[in-house]
Amino acid sequence: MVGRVLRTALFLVSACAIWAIVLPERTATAQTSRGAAQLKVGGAVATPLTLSVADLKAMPRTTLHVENPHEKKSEVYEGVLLEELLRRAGAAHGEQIRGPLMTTYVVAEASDGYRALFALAEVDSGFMNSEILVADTVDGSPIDEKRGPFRLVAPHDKRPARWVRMLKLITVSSPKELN
Ligand SMILES: Nc1nc2c(c(=O)[nH]1)N[C@H]1C(S)=C(S)[C@@H](COP(=O)(O)O)O[C@H]1N2
Ligand SMILES: [Mo]
Repeated sequence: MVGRVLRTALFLVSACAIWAIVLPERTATAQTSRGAAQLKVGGAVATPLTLSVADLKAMPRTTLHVENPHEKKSEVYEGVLLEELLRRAGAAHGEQIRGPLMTTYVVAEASDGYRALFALAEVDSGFMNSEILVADTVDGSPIDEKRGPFRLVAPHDKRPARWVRMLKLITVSSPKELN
């Protein structure tokens, strides 16, 4: 009887010890991949950017309270406005967006190859209040790997089809066919 209790106790202690070793390792791996994640802003911009989660944390932050049109629940996203990132990359903004720049567009691409397009004017708060956000937290937590670590949120779209999950690349272009 005593032997059985002892054996059970020993088993429990060793099981805990294994988890004490494995768990921090798993957490560290998750943090490493999140820390290494990069978002690139390029194409027709003066200063292409490569940004980490930490870089976004150091920029002016915006909080959005949204009704996720798909899941029909309210969510709070936090991150940096897409227009802020484009401005830092040297893209035209405000009154500069006129003439030929009215056909300039921004493509957001994810690591699964999914893409969505916005007109440059549409992203600019001098033109309209689209509040398009590059989010890195949802409801106060980092966005999980199926959706993050970066996710685009276009809160005024009626469907979330442009809420690009796993966002990795933002490219500014102009349609060649119009030159
Ligand atoms: N990377 C990526 N982002 C994506 C998609 C996708 O297939 N891949 N689907 C879009 C569509 S059509 C919808 S409805 C929403 C679903 O987002 P949810 O999983 O948060 O509901 O993600 C959008 N973003
Ligand atoms: Mo969708």
